[in-house]
Amino acid sequence: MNTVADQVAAADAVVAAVEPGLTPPAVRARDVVLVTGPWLAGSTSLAAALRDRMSETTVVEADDLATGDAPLAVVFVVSAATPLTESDCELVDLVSRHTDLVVGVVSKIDTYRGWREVLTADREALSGWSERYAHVPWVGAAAAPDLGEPRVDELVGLLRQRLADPELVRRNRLRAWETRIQELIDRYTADGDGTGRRARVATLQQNRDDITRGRRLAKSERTIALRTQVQQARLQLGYFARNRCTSVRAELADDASKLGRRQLGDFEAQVRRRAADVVTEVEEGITAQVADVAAQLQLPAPRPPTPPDAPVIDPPPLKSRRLETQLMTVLGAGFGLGVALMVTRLFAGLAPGLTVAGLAVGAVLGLTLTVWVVGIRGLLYDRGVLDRWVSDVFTALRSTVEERVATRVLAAESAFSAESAARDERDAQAAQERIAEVDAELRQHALETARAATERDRRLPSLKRVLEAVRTEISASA
Ligand SMILES: Nc1nc2c(ncn2[C@@H]2O[C@H](COP(=O)(O)OP(=O)(O)OP(=O)(O)O)[C@@H](O)[C@H]2O)c(=O)[nH]1
Ligand SMILES: [Mg+2]
Repeated sequence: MNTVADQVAAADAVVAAVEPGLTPPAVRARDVVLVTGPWLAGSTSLAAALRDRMSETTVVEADDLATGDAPLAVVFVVSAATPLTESDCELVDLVSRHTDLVVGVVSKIDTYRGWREVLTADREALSGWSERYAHVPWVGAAAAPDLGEPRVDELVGLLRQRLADPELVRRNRLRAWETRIQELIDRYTADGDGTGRRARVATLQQNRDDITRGRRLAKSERTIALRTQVQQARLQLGYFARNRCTSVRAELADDASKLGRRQLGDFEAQVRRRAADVVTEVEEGITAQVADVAAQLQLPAPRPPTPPDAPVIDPPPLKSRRLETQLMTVLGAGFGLGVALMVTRLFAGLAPGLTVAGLAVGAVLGLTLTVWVVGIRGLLYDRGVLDRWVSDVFTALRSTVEERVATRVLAAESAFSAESAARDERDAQAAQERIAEVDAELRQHALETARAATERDRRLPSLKRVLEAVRTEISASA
Protein backbone atom coordinates (compact mmCIF):
# COMPACT_ATOMS: atom_id res chain seq x y z
CA MET A 1 0.00 0.00 0.00
CA ASN A 2 2.50 2.54 -1.04
CA THR A 3 1.29 4.50 -3.98
CA VAL A 4 -1.54 7.02 -3.73
CA ALA A 5 -3.54 5.02 -6.31
CA ASP A 6 -3.21 1.88 -4.22
CA GLN A 7 -4.47 3.65 -1.13
CA VAL A 8 -7.42 5.11 -2.98
CA ALA A 9 -8.25 1.69 -4.43
CA ALA A 10 -8.05 0.15 -0.96
CA ALA A 11 -10.53 2.71 0.37
CA ASP A 12 -12.89 2.18 -2.56
CA ALA A 13 -12.74 -1.57 -1.96
CA VAL A 14 -14.11 -1.10 1.56
CA VAL A 15 -17.22 0.50 0.07
CA ALA A 16 -17.54 -1.86 -2.87
CA ALA A 17 -17.49 -4.83 -0.50
CA VAL A 18 -20.77 -3.68 1.00
CA GLU A 19 -22.40 -1.81 -1.85
CA PRO A 20 -20.83 -2.21 -5.27
CA GLY A 21 -21.87 0.26 -7.96
CA LEU A 22 -21.81 3.45 -5.90
CA THR A 23 -20.42 6.39 -7.86
CA PRO A 24 -17.16 7.43 -6.16
CA PRO A 25 -16.90 10.90 -4.58
CA ALA A 26 -16.15 13.57 -7.16
CA VAL A 27 -12.99 14.85 -5.52
CA ARG A 28 -9.49 15.56 -6.62
CA ALA A 29 -6.88 14.61 -4.04
CA ARG A 30 -4.33 17.42 -3.86
CA ASP A 31 -0.96 16.94 -2.26
CA VAL A 32 -1.23 20.16 -0.24
CA VAL A 33 -1.84 21.32 3.33
CA LEU A 34 -4.71 23.77 3.69
CA VAL A 35 -4.37 26.47 6.32
CA THR A 36 -7.63 28.20 7.02
CA GLY A 37 -9.81 29.59 9.78
CA PRO A 38 -12.28 32.30 10.61
CA TRP A 39 -11.76 35.93 9.77
CA LEU A 40 -8.52 37.49 11.09
CA ALA A 41 -7.55 34.31 12.93
CA GLY A 42 -4.02 34.53 11.54
CA SER A 43 -4.14 31.91 8.78
CA THR A 44 -2.16 33.92 6.25
CA SER A 45 0.61 34.51 8.76
CA LEU A 46 0.62 30.87 9.76
CA ALA A 47 0.65 29.67 6.16
CA ALA A 48 3.66 31.88 5.52
CA ALA A 49 5.46 30.59 8.57
CA LEU A 50 4.79 26.97 7.59
CA ARG A 51 6.04 27.55 4.05
CA ASP A 52 9.18 28.94 5.61
CA ARG A 53 9.72 25.93 7.79
CA MET A 54 8.37 23.09 5.65
CA SER A 55 9.84 23.55 2.21
CA GLU A 56 9.02 19.92 1.39
CA THR A 57 5.27 20.59 1.72
CA THR A 58 2.95 22.79 -0.34
CA VAL A 59 0.95 25.02 1.96
CA VAL A 60 -2.15 26.76 0.55
CA GLU A 61 -5.03 28.88 1.76
CA ALA A 62 -8.72 28.36 1.00
CA ASP A 63 -8.67 30.70 -2.00
CA ASP A 64 -6.06 28.52 -3.71
CA LEU A 65 -8.35 25.48 -3.82
CA ALA A 66 -11.08 24.76 -6.35
CA THR A 67 -14.36 23.10 -5.37
CA GLY A 68 -13.81 19.36 -5.15
CA ASP A 69 -10.16 19.74 -4.28
CA ALA A 70 -9.28 17.54 -1.33
CA PRO A 71 -6.18 18.70 0.59
CA LEU A 72 -3.99 16.17 2.33
CA ALA A 73 -4.43 17.90 5.67
CA VAL A 74 -6.41 20.81 7.10
CA VAL A 75 -4.85 23.17 9.60
CA PHE A 76 -7.68 25.03 11.24
CA VAL A 77 -6.57 28.26 12.87
CA VAL A 78 -8.49 30.13 15.56
CA SER A 79 -7.27 33.12 17.50
CA ALA A 80 -6.50 32.69 21.18
CA ALA A 81 -8.54 35.83 21.72
CA THR A 82 -11.90 34.05 21.72
CA PRO A 83 -13.06 30.45 22.05
CA LEU A 84 -14.44 28.45 19.13
CA THR A 85 -17.99 29.34 18.06
CA GLU A 86 -20.65 27.28 16.35
CA SER A 87 -20.04 28.97 13.01
CA ASP A 88 -16.33 28.07 13.37
CA CYS A 89 -17.36 24.41 13.78
CA GLU A 90 -19.51 24.65 10.65
CA LEU A 91 -16.48 26.03 8.86
CA VAL A 92 -14.38 23.04 10.02
CA ASP A 93 -17.08 20.72 8.62
CA LEU A 94 -16.97 22.51 5.33
CA VAL A 95 -13.20 22.50 4.83
CA SER A 96 -12.68 18.92 6.00
CA ARG A 97 -15.40 17.30 3.87
CA HIS A 98 -12.87 15.25 1.95
CA THR A 99 -9.96 15.25 4.39
CA ASP A 100 -9.56 13.14 7.49
CA LEU A 101 -6.51 14.83 8.92
CA VAL A 102 -7.51 18.00 10.79
CA VAL A 103 -5.14 19.87 13.09
CA GLY A 104 -6.45 22.59 15.37
CA VAL A 105 -4.23 25.62 16.01
CA VAL A 106 -4.73 28.35 18.57
CA SER A 107 -2.86 31.34 17.17
CA LYS A 108 -1.32 34.50 18.62
CA ILE A 109 -0.26 32.75 21.81
CA ASP A 110 2.44 35.40 22.28
CA THR A 111 -0.23 37.94 23.11
CA TYR A 112 -2.88 35.96 24.95
CA ARG A 113 -1.54 34.44 28.12
CA GLY A 114 -4.61 32.38 28.80
CA TRP A 115 -4.32 30.59 25.44
CA ARG A 116 -4.05 27.14 27.06
CA GLU A 117 -7.51 27.48 28.55
CA VAL A 118 -8.79 28.65 25.21
CA LEU A 119 -7.15 25.64 23.56
CA THR A 120 -8.81 23.22 26.00
CA ALA A 121 -12.14 24.92 25.48
CA ASP A 122 -11.70 24.76 21.70
CA ARG A 123 -10.83 21.07 21.82
CA GLU A 124 -13.92 20.33 23.88
CA ALA A 125 -16.14 22.46 21.73
CA LEU A 126 -15.02 20.76 18.52
CA SER A 127 -15.19 17.19 19.83
CA GLY A 128 -18.61 18.03 21.24
CA TRP A 129 -19.63 19.25 17.79
CA SER A 130 -19.00 15.92 16.10
CA GLU A 131 -17.73 12.47 16.96
CA ARG A 132 -15.23 12.60 14.11
CA TYR A 133 -13.27 15.47 15.73
CA ALA A 134 -12.76 13.57 19.00
CA HIS A 135 -9.10 12.89 18.20
CA VAL A 136 -8.20 16.18 16.51
CA PRO A 137 -4.83 17.32 17.90
CA TRP A 138 -4.64 20.95 19.09
CA VAL A 139 -1.47 23.04 19.39
CA GLY A 140 -0.69 26.66 20.13
CA ALA A 141 1.30 28.82 17.69
CA ALA A 142 2.48 32.37 17.15
CA ALA A 143 3.23 32.81 13.47
CA ALA A 144 3.69 36.55 13.53
CA PRO A 145 4.48 37.53 17.13
CA ASP A 146 4.82 41.17 18.01
CA LEU A 147 8.24 40.36 19.43
CA GLY A 148 10.75 37.65 18.59
CA GLU A 149 10.72 34.63 16.31
CA PRO A 150 7.63 32.73 15.15
CA ARG A 151 6.64 29.87 17.45
CA VAL A 152 5.45 27.08 15.18
CA ASP A 153 7.79 24.23 16.09
CA GLU A 154 5.20 22.10 17.78
CA LEU A 155 2.85 22.45 14.87
CA VAL A 156 5.56 21.66 12.35
CA GLY A 157 6.58 18.56 14.28
CA LEU A 158 3.00 17.40 14.56
CA LEU A 159 2.30 17.96 10.87
CA ARG A 160 5.43 16.15 9.77
CA GLN A 161 4.52 13.18 11.92
CA ARG A 162 0.93 13.04 10.70
CA LEU A 163 1.79 13.59 7.06
CA ALA A 164 4.19 10.67 7.23
CA ASP A 165 1.34 8.32 8.08
CA PRO A 166 1.25 5.67 5.30
CA GLU A 167 -2.52 5.32 5.67
CA LEU A 168 -3.23 9.04 5.31
CA VAL A 169 -4.42 8.99 1.71
CA ARG A 170 -6.60 5.96 2.34
CA ARG A 171 -8.20 7.59 5.39
CA ASN A 172 -8.79 10.82 3.52
CA ARG A 173 -10.42 8.86 0.74
CA LEU A 174 -12.59 7.05 3.26
CA ARG A 175 -13.55 10.40 4.74
CA ALA A 176 -14.58 11.62 1.27
CA TRP A 177 -16.66 8.46 0.93
CA GLU A 178 -18.25 9.10 4.30
CA THR A 179 -19.24 12.61 3.24
CA ARG A 180 -20.62 11.36 -0.04
CA ILE A 181 -22.67 8.57 1.54
CA GLN A 182 -23.95 10.86 4.26
CA GLU A 183 -25.06 13.29 1.58
CA LEU A 184 -26.81 10.49 -0.29
CA ILE A 185 -28.57 9.40 2.89
CA ASP A 186 -29.60 12.99 3.62
CA ARG A 187 -30.92 13.41 0.11
CA TYR A 188 -32.92 10.19 0.11
CA THR A 189 -34.31 11.06 3.54
CA ALA A 190 -35.29 14.59 2.51
CA ASP A 191 -36.87 13.38 -0.75
CA GLY A 192 -38.74 10.61 1.07
CA ASP A 193 -40.04 13.10 3.64
CA GLY A 194 -40.99 15.52 0.88
CA THR A 195 -38.92 18.24 2.57
CA GLY A 196 -38.10 19.99 -0.68
CA ARG A 197 -41.74 19.91 -1.75
CA ARG A 198 -43.16 21.09 1.55
CA ALA A 199 -43.09 24.79 0.69
CA ARG A 200 -44.63 24.20 -2.73
CA VAL A 201 -47.33 21.93 -1.30
CA ALA A 202 -48.15 24.50 1.38
CA THR A 203 -48.40 27.20 -1.30
CA LEU A 204 -50.67 25.00 -3.38
CA GLN A 205 -52.95 24.28 -0.44
CA GLN A 206 -53.05 27.98 0.35
CA ASN A 207 -53.95 28.71 -3.29
CA ARG A 208 -56.71 26.18 -3.14
CA ASP A 209 -58.18 27.77 -0.01
CA ASP A 210 -57.83 31.23 -1.52
CA ILE A 211 -59.71 30.21 -4.65
CA THR A 212 -62.59 28.72 -2.68
CA ARG A 213 -62.81 31.59 -0.21
CA GLY A 214 -62.41 34.23 -2.92
CA ARG A 215 -65.25 32.75 -4.90
CA ARG A 216 -67.58 32.53 -1.93
CA LEU A 217 -66.78 36.10 -1.03
CA ALA A 218 -67.24 37.43 -4.54
CA LYS A 219 -70.58 35.70 -4.79
CA SER A 220 -72.03 37.06 -1.58
CA GLU A 221 -70.61 40.51 -2.24
CA ARG A 222 -72.29 40.53 -5.62
CA THR A 223 -75.62 39.42 -4.19
CA ILE A 224 -75.54 42.09 -1.52
CA ALA A 225 -74.52 44.79 -3.97
CA LEU A 226 -77.32 43.83 -6.33
CA ARG A 227 -79.95 43.90 -3.62
CA THR A 228 -78.75 47.22 -2.22
CA GLN A 229 -78.47 48.96 -5.56
CA VAL A 230 -81.86 47.82 -6.77
CA GLN A 231 -83.52 48.79 -3.51
CA GLN A 232 -81.93 52.21 -3.68
CA ALA A 233 -83.03 52.68 -7.29
CA ARG A 234 -86.55 51.69 -6.35
CA LEU A 235 -86.71 54.24 -3.55
CA GLN A 236 -85.17 57.06 -5.54
CA LEU A 237 -87.35 56.48 -8.58
CA GLY A 238 -90.52 56.24 -6.48
CA TYR A 239 -89.61 59.52 -4.85
CA PHE A 240 -88.81 61.12 -8.20
CA ALA A 241 -92.12 59.98 -9.76
CA ARG A 242 -94.19 61.26 -6.85
CA ASN A 243 -92.28 64.47 -6.76
CA ARG A 244 -92.80 65.18 -10.44
CA CYS A 245 -96.55 64.57 -10.12
CA THR A 246 -96.84 66.80 -7.08
CA SER A 247 -94.92 69.72 -8.48
CA VAL A 248 -96.57 69.69 -11.93
CA ARG A 249 -99.94 69.34 -10.28
CA ALA A 250 -99.16 72.37 -8.08
CA GLU A 251 -98.15 74.42 -11.12
CA LEU A 252 -101.29 73.52 -12.99
CA ALA A 253 -103.51 74.20 -9.99
CA ASP A 254 -101.94 77.63 -9.80
CA ASP A 255 -102.60 78.18 -13.49
CA ALA A 256 -106.18 77.00 -13.07
CA SER A 257 -106.82 79.56 -10.36
CA LYS A 258 -105.81 82.37 -12.73
CA LEU A 259 -107.59 81.20 -15.85
CA GLY A 260 -109.59 83.68 -17.86
CA ARG A 261 -112.72 82.69 -19.71
CA ARG A 262 -110.95 82.55 -23.03
CA GLN A 263 -108.11 80.32 -21.77
CA LEU A 264 -110.43 77.65 -20.48
CA GLY A 265 -110.36 75.73 -23.75
CA ASP A 266 -106.53 75.59 -23.95
CA PHE A 267 -106.14 74.46 -20.39
CA GLU A 268 -107.24 70.88 -20.99
CA ALA A 269 -104.68 70.45 -23.76
CA GLN A 270 -102.03 71.94 -21.49
CA VAL A 271 -102.84 69.46 -18.74
CA ARG A 272 -102.71 66.54 -21.17
CA ARG A 273 -99.36 67.71 -22.49
CA ARG A 274 -97.87 68.12 -19.04
CA ALA A 275 -99.14 64.73 -17.91
CA ALA A 276 -97.56 63.11 -20.96
CA ASP A 277 -94.33 64.98 -20.15
CA VAL A 278 -94.32 63.59 -16.63
CA VAL A 279 -94.75 60.07 -17.96
CA THR A 280 -91.85 60.56 -20.38
CA GLU A 281 -89.62 62.09 -17.70
CA VAL A 282 -90.26 59.24 -15.30
CA GLU A 283 -89.67 56.73 -18.06
CA GLU A 284 -86.34 58.31 -18.94
CA GLY A 285 -85.47 58.56 -15.26
CA ILE A 286 -86.02 54.83 -14.85
CA THR A 287 -83.91 54.02 -17.91
CA ALA A 288 -81.05 56.20 -16.68
CA GLN A 289 -81.16 54.84 -13.14
CA VAL A 290 -81.28 51.23 -14.29
CA ALA A 291 -78.30 51.86 -16.57
CA ASP A 292 -76.50 53.41 -13.64
CA VAL A 293 -77.15 50.38 -11.44
CA ALA A 294 -75.99 48.12 -14.26
CA ALA A 295 -72.75 50.09 -14.50
CA GLN A 296 -72.25 49.87 -10.74
CA LEU A 297 -72.79 46.13 -10.78
CA GLN A 298 -70.74 45.73 -13.94
CA LEU A 299 -73.60 43.94 -15.60
CA PRO A 300 -75.11 44.69 -19.01
CA ALA A 301 -78.04 47.12 -18.80
CA PRO A 302 -81.37 45.54 -19.84
CA ARG A 303 -82.84 47.05 -23.00
CA PRO A 304 -85.51 49.67 -22.19
CA PRO A 305 -89.03 48.40 -22.95
CA THR A 306 -91.35 50.12 -25.44
CA PRO A 307 -92.46 53.44 -23.97
CA PRO A 308 -95.92 53.40 -22.41
CA ASP A 309 -98.91 55.00 -24.15
CA ALA A 310 -99.93 58.51 -23.21
CA PRO A 311 -102.04 58.39 -20.04
CA VAL A 312 -105.78 58.08 -20.57
CA ILE A 313 -107.41 61.26 -19.27
CA ASP A 314 -111.11 61.93 -19.28
CA PRO A 315 -112.06 65.48 -20.30
CA PRO A 316 -112.97 67.90 -17.52
CA PRO A 317 -116.70 67.83 -16.58
CA LEU A 318 -117.37 71.44 -17.59
CA LYS A 319 -120.52 71.07 -19.66
CA SER A 320 -123.12 69.60 -17.34
CA ARG A 321 -124.13 72.58 -15.32
CA ARG A 322 -127.42 73.62 -16.90
CA LEU A 323 -129.36 73.61 -13.64
CA GLU A 324 -126.83 75.65 -11.83
CA THR A 325 -126.71 78.14 -14.70
CA GLN A 326 -130.45 78.46 -14.61
CA LEU A 327 -130.40 78.96 -10.87
CA MET A 328 -127.61 81.46 -11.18
CA THR A 329 -129.47 83.29 -13.92
CA VAL A 330 -132.56 83.55 -11.72
CA LEU A 331 -130.57 84.76 -8.75
CA GLY A 332 -128.55 87.16 -10.92
CA ALA A 333 -131.74 88.42 -12.51
CA GLY A 334 -133.27 89.01 -9.08
CA PHE A 335 -130.16 90.88 -8.01
CA GLY A 336 -130.19 92.94 -11.26
CA LEU A 337 -133.88 93.67 -10.86
CA GLY A 338 -133.31 94.89 -7.33
CA VAL A 339 -130.56 97.21 -8.44
CA ALA A 340 -132.71 98.43 -11.36
CA LEU A 341 -135.61 99.22 -9.07
CA MET A 342 -133.43 101.00 -6.61
CA VAL A 343 -131.83 103.17 -9.30
CA THR A 344 -135.24 103.93 -10.86
CA ARG A 345 -136.56 104.98 -7.47
CA LEU A 346 -133.59 107.13 -6.80
CA PHE A 347 -134.05 108.97 -10.04
CA ALA A 348 -137.79 109.36 -9.47
CA GLY A 349 -137.14 110.78 -6.00
CA LEU A 350 -134.44 113.20 -7.14
CA ALA A 351 -136.09 114.54 -10.25
CA PRO A 352 -139.56 113.46 -11.13
CA GLY A 353 -139.00 114.68 -14.71
CA LEU A 354 -136.33 112.15 -15.20
CA THR A 355 -138.42 109.12 -14.33
CA VAL A 356 -138.23 107.66 -17.81
CA ALA A 357 -134.55 108.23 -18.01
CA GLY A 358 -134.13 106.67 -14.56
CA LEU A 359 -136.10 103.69 -15.70
CA ALA A 360 -133.84 103.25 -18.66
CA VAL A 361 -130.61 103.69 -16.63
CA GLY A 362 -131.95 101.28 -13.94
CA ALA A 363 -132.78 98.66 -16.54
CA VAL A 364 -129.38 98.91 -18.22
CA LEU A 365 -127.52 98.81 -14.90
CA GLY A 366 -129.61 95.88 -13.62
CA LEU A 367 -129.08 93.92 -16.80
CA THR A 368 -125.34 94.58 -16.85
CA LEU A 369 -124.97 93.50 -13.23
CA THR A 370 -127.02 90.39 -13.90
CA VAL A 371 -124.79 89.40 -16.78
CA TRP A 372 -121.62 90.18 -14.84
CA VAL A 373 -122.64 88.25 -11.73
CA VAL A 374 -123.72 85.25 -13.77
CA GLY A 375 -120.48 85.38 -15.77
CA ILE A 376 -118.18 85.63 -12.76
CA ARG A 377 -120.01 82.88 -10.96
CA GLY A 378 -119.64 80.65 -14.03
CA LEU A 379 -115.91 81.35 -14.33
CA LEU A 380 -115.29 80.64 -10.65
CA TYR A 381 -117.28 77.47 -10.96
CA ASP A 382 -115.27 76.36 -13.98
CA ARG A 383 -112.00 77.11 -12.24
CA GLY A 384 -113.12 74.98 -9.30
CA VAL A 385 -114.07 72.17 -11.59
CA LEU A 386 -110.75 72.34 -13.43
CA ASP A 387 -108.81 72.38 -10.17
CA ARG A 388 -110.54 69.22 -9.00
CA TRP A 389 -110.06 67.66 -12.42
CA VAL A 390 -106.32 68.43 -12.37
CA SER A 391 -106.15 66.91 -8.92
CA ASP A 392 -107.94 63.76 -10.08
CA VAL A 393 -105.81 63.51 -13.21
CA PHE A 394 -102.58 63.70 -11.20
CA THR A 395 -103.75 61.32 -8.52
CA ALA A 396 -104.37 58.78 -11.26
CA LEU A 397 -101.13 59.70 -13.00
CA ARG A 398 -99.20 59.23 -9.79
CA SER A 399 -100.37 55.66 -9.37
CA THR A 400 -99.63 55.03 -13.06
CA VAL A 401 -96.03 56.21 -12.85
CA GLU A 402 -95.47 54.52 -9.48
CA GLU A 403 -96.67 51.29 -10.96
CA ARG A 404 -94.41 51.84 -13.92
CA VAL A 405 -91.43 52.33 -11.59
CA ALA A 406 -92.30 49.18 -9.66
CA THR A 407 -92.75 47.10 -12.80
CA ARG A 408 -89.60 48.24 -14.53
CA VAL A 409 -87.38 48.01 -11.46
CA LEU A 410 -88.68 44.51 -10.83
CA ALA A 411 -87.97 43.54 -14.42
CA ALA A 412 -84.48 45.02 -14.16
CA GLU A 413 -83.88 43.18 -10.90
CA SER A 414 -84.74 39.85 -12.35
CA ALA A 415 -82.60 40.56 -15.43
CA PHE A 416 -79.68 41.47 -13.15
CA SER A 417 -80.21 38.41 -10.97
CA ALA A 418 -80.25 36.13 -13.98
CA GLU A 419 -77.07 37.69 -15.38
CA SER A 420 -75.41 37.56 -11.99
CA ALA A 421 -76.33 33.91 -11.58
CA ALA A 422 -74.88 33.17 -15.00
CA ARG A 423 -71.71 34.98 -14.02
CA ASP A 424 -71.53 33.00 -10.76
CA GLU A 425 -71.89 29.87 -12.77
CA ARG A 426 -68.98 30.86 -15.02
CA ASP A 427 -66.87 31.84 -11.99
CA ALA A 428 -67.63 28.54 -10.32
CA GLN A 429 -66.60 26.75 -13.46
CA ALA A 430 -63.32 28.67 -13.67
CA ALA A 431 -62.61 28.15 -9.97
CA GLN A 432 -63.35 24.46 -10.36
CA GLU A 433 -60.86 24.23 -13.17
CA ARG A 434 -58.18 26.03 -11.20
CA ILE A 435 -58.80 23.83 -8.17
CA ALA A 436 -58.57 20.79 -10.38
CA GLU A 437 -55.18 21.99 -11.65
CA VAL A 438 -53.97 22.58 -8.10
CA ASP A 439 -55.25 19.18 -7.03
CA ALA A 440 -53.52 17.54 -9.94
CA GLU A 441 -50.23 19.12 -8.94
CA LEU A 442 -50.79 18.18 -5.29
CA ARG A 443 -51.48 14.61 -6.34
CA GLN A 444 -48.33 14.64 -8.43
CA HIS A 445 -46.30 15.82 -5.44
CA ALA A 446 -47.85 13.21 -3.18
CA LEU A 447 -47.13 10.55 -5.77
CA GLU A 448 -43.53 11.61 -6.19
CA THR A 449 -43.02 11.86 -2.44
CA ALA A 450 -44.41 8.36 -2.03
CA ARG A 451 -42.13 7.16 -4.80
CA ALA A 452 -39.17 8.86 -3.11
CA ALA A 453 -40.15 7.29 0.21
CA THR A 454 -40.12 3.85 -1.38
CA GLU A 455 -36.76 4.60 -2.91
CA ARG A 456 -35.49 5.85 0.44
CA ASP A 457 -36.69 2.69 2.20
CA ARG A 458 -35.03 0.59 -0.48
CA ARG A 459 -31.70 2.43 -0.48
CA LEU A 460 -31.24 3.56 3.10
CA PRO A 461 -30.42 0.24 4.83
CA SER A 462 -27.52 -0.57 2.51
CA LEU A 463 -26.26 3.00 2.53
CA LYS A 464 -26.26 2.95 6.31
CA ARG A 465 -24.34 -0.29 6.23
CA VAL A 466 -21.72 1.26 3.92
CA LEU A 467 -21.47 4.32 6.14
CA GLU A 468 -21.00 2.05 9.13
CA ALA A 469 -18.30 0.10 7.32
CA VAL A 470 -16.46 3.26 6.27
CA ARG A 471 -16.57 4.70 9.79
CA THR A 472 -15.36 1.47 11.33
CA GLU A 473 -12.52 1.36 8.84
CA ILE A 474 -11.52 4.95 9.65
CA SER A 475 -11.51 4.46 13.39
CA ALA A 476 -9.67 1.15 13.02
CA SER A 477 -6.83 2.82 11.16
CA ALA A 478 -6.68 5.94 13.35
N1 LIG B 1 0.41 39.02 18.14
C1 LIG B 1 0.21 38.25 17.07
N2 LIG B 1 -0.51 38.74 16.05
C2 LIG B 1 -0.68 37.94 14.99
C3 LIG B 1 -0.19 36.64 14.94
N3 LIG B 1 -0.56 36.08 13.76
C4 LIG B 1 -1.27 37.02 13.09
N4 LIG B 1 -1.35 38.15 13.83
C5 LIG B 1 -2.06 39.38 13.48
O1 LIG B 1 -3.39 39.11 13.26
C6 LIG B 1 -3.86 39.88 12.16
C7 LIG B 1 -4.41 38.94 11.13
O2 LIG B 1 -3.44 38.15 10.59
P1 LIG B 1 -3.60 37.37 9.22
O3 LIG B 1 -2.48 36.38 9.13
O4 LIG B 1 -3.76 38.30 8.11
O5 LIG B 1 -4.91 36.62 9.56
P2 LIG B 1 -5.93 36.00 8.49
O6 LIG B 1 -6.67 34.95 9.21
O7 LIG B 1 -5.21 35.59 7.25
O8 LIG B 1 -6.82 37.25 8.22
P3 LIG B 1 -7.85 37.38 7.04
O9 LIG B 1 -7.31 36.57 5.88
O10 LIG B 1 -7.89 38.86 6.76
O11 LIG B 1 -9.11 36.85 7.60
C8 LIG B 1 -2.69 40.64 11.62
O12 LIG B 1 -2.75 41.94 12.16
C9 LIG B 1 -1.53 39.92 12.18
O13 LIG B 1 -0.42 40.79 12.42
C10 LIG B 1 0.54 36.17 16.05
O14 LIG B 1 1.01 35.01 16.11
N5 LIG B 1 0.74 37.01 17.07
MG1 LIG C 1 -5.60 35.95 5.16
